Amino acid sequence: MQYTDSLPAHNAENLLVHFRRVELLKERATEFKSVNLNPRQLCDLEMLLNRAFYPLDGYLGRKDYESVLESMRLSDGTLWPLPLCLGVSAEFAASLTPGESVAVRDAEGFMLAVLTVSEVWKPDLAAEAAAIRGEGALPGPEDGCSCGLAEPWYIGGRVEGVSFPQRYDFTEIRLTPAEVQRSFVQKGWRKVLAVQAGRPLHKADRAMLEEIARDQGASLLLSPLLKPSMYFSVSHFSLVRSFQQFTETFPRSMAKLNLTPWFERHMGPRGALLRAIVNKNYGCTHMLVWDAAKAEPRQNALSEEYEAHIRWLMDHAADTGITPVAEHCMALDRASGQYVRSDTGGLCANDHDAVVDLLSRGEPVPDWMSFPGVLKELSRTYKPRREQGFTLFFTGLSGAGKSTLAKVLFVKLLELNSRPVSLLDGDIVRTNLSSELSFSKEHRNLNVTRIGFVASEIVKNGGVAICAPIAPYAESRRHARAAVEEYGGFIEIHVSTPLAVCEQRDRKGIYAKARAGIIKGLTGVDDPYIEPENPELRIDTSELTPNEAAHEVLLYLSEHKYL
Ligand code: PPS
Repeated sequence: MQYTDSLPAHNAENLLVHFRRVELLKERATEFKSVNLNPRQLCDLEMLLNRAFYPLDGYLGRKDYESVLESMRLSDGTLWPLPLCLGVSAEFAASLTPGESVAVRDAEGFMLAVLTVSEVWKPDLAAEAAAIRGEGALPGPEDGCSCGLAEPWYIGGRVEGVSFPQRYDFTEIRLTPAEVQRSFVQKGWRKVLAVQAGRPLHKADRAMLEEIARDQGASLLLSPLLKPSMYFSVSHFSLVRSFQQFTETFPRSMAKLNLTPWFERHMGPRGALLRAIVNKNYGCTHMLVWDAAKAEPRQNALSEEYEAHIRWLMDHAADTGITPVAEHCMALDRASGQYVRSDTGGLCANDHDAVVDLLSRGEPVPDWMSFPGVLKELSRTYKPRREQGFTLFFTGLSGAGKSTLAKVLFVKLLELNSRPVSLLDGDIVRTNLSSELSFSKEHRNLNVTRIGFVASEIVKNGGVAICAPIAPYAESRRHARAAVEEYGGFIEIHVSTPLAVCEQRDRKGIYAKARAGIIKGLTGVDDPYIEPENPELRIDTSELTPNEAAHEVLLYLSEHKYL
């Protein structure tokens, strides 16, 4: 539908239009086509609407897109390092005509903006990836449009904001760039260092930030790097709350916390430049640049790559308005219990992994590592293992002994009564969860991914999931692990009983049928089984009784403090 009133000028602070126009747009929107945004696209739209992406007032048109890829500048010469277009499906793109209005909605269908389409085109994603990340780079899901579509088409055009995306968490610290900048003016902060981190911060970080702030004469704007896909996960809330506690350790006159809808695209130097522009738009003057490639722990000397990265940001500082600041290496002075800057090759502190490790083992975290408030928040998420749920994931050939072992452990763990226990045996799952699936590679992977999802829900709620599928492929085992490990332990047990023994047992007569050609695609006979490379345990049941094999698993669980 064509809707060609002249577009009103946007006010300086955001792209939301006057409520009278909102009323008009909502009325007309019934005739507009709609696009529903995914979580990443929602972040990008919010950054457009709140003007964190100033000076953009919409999605890039083709000319600007090409100019950005070629020279990192919009066609008017303004520095802009990454494409920002709205990615849609080919089918939707084919239905559009330039000049048309499109309702841009969140996943629930709530209208957030109206986009006046200026152009629609199919991008060359390989060329885009090469321009952004260097020759030979393959297009990834985080490329330009952040739309997660394999073959997106791009739309460019100006945006009229109807509403900011609805966020319900931590609303008091979700300020817009203009609000943040105004608060700096009120506080009399002339120099502000932007600090973003995707992990909780501890005492070594605090000591470093204090020192940098003192060196630069700057105050701090702290922001956790949030993952849009984890918006509803425990880690999202835990990270923000740990930042709240960390911020409290500074005097109010020195540090401020804000949540930005920025998500990290991992786009190397160009991504870092966009971050600098965004930080400038929030009113900052400096930006902390973490050493992404840092080996942990590392020697003091900065790597050449990191130095080059800082130099690159420095070379563009006149354009971005942001001075990059490199990490300092901090080392613990055991005598005073304080972190001090180390220029002499001491090992750099990285407390977070060590803190999580101690919390997970239920051991006390020494005072010099972190702050009581931060630890209190983290200890709710990183519970000692004996309070966490876990998954026992048996994988192996049919007849290897997975089900027997799973059943013995099911009973033994129920007897111990430490947690609720659920058994997701291959057959149970095939009957109740995956009855429509075949034994093709795709369906086996789907089956195992579903098992991983159910196991993760069980583990999230503190239970034990015992899974016993064949799970012949590494990719879906990896998915299952990733889903579970967000909430608790994942113990992969390769039941490595040799094929000859499984075949000799042949309890279900399935091998005989496969050899006779009655069934096709039996794992181990004429279908592959990819052995796990690093399972937590490997058990060959041709050498052990079920009780002995179960005992091995119980030993592992107590050694690793799950029991
Ligand atoms: S998978 O690959 O993980 O999805 O398999 P799974 O869900 O564990 O199902 C395995 C059980 O299905 C029976 N069965 C087959 N297995 C392998 N390949 C083929 N073609 C096949 N057809 C049927 C088999 O009896 C498996 O049971 P278990 O208990 O493992 O012996």
